[in-house]
Amino acid sequence: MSSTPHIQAVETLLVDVPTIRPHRLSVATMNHQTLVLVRVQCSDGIEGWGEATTIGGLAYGEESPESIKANIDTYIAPLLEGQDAGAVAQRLARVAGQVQGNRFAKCAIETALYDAQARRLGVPLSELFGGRVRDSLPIAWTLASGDTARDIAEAERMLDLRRHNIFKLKIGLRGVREDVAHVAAIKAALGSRASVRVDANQAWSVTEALDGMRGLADAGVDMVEQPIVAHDKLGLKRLTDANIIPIMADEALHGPRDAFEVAATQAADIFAVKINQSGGLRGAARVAGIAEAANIALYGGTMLEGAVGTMASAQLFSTFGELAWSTELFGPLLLTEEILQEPLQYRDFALQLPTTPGLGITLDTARLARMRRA
Ligand code: MUC
Ligand code: MG
Repeated sequence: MSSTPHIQAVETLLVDVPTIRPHRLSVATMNHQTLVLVRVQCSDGIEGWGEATTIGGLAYGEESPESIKANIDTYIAPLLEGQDAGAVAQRLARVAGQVQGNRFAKCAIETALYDAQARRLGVPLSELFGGRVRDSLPIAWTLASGDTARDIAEAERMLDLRRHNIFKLKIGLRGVREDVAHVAAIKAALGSRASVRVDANQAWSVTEALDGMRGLADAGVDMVEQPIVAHDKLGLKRLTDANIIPIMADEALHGPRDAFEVAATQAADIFAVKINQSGGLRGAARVAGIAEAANIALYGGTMLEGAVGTMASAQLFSTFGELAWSTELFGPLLLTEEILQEPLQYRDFALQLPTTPGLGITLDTARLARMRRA
């Protein structure tokens, strides 16, 4: 007797991977990233993978890798196991009805369910989100060693490798003037060969931001990301209205409701769309749709995911009609360990999208079994 495939098991793995160098943000210095990987196994033999990440434990978001795993294992997995695997929207509606918040955990689950369903249907994941308008995505690199000379050398290497010609500089740990001098030196060294942007990760007050924005605009910087605290949307609007340099909202966007508020008041020029921040792929697609309706430009953001979350993001971003500020899906390149059988393809300043079903990647499960936390 045939029956619809059902979800047999939902498993979560914590995998700690060292970074290639300390990654210094205003909120945390990362020496490793913790990948929360979710594997959904179905009765038809198909499995799907998803991933959640955050940055610096609880420094960036209100979910930690450990809370994500605990909440999936304890509360979300039991809502899914034994249920129809093909009715993904119904599975997610049940989770949404029973679980408040937990955007990152929900993102990992949603990704795994859609990966399995796309594999089942024999199509790339992007087909479930309307289909691709591009087969590769330009990728920015983040310079965050904290040292000006080291950052310039790193940028030169990336240009030589033809891997990145867009650089995002992490600032906010030093004084505003010192940060502006650091950024201006890097922009002067790279000139018109690269686009230079900055991300203060909420470090500035509104007055510091206005001061910093003037110096950065004079230095030839192209945009400033989330200069002030996430909840201050009126402050963000003041900075955008000042019209000194394009302003991008990042931490201000915890999904479609925030996106609507920022869009309705035209409080930003650009949205950093992130699948984890948006509570999943569908949430991120809605954030992008709201931006599009409000004539706000798009940037494909990262939570420094490993290969699974990076490819999930890439599959979705490939469907966006407009992606004026490119993407920053470099997460796997910041990590010292490969978890795929075939690494993601970065070349010609872009990430190449696979055409195979689902996420289009194959995990090295033997390696993961050795690397996962006991
Ligand atoms: C962020 O705030 O944008 C993205 C790139 C990076 O280096 O950090 C992340 C987080
Ligand atoms: Mg940011």
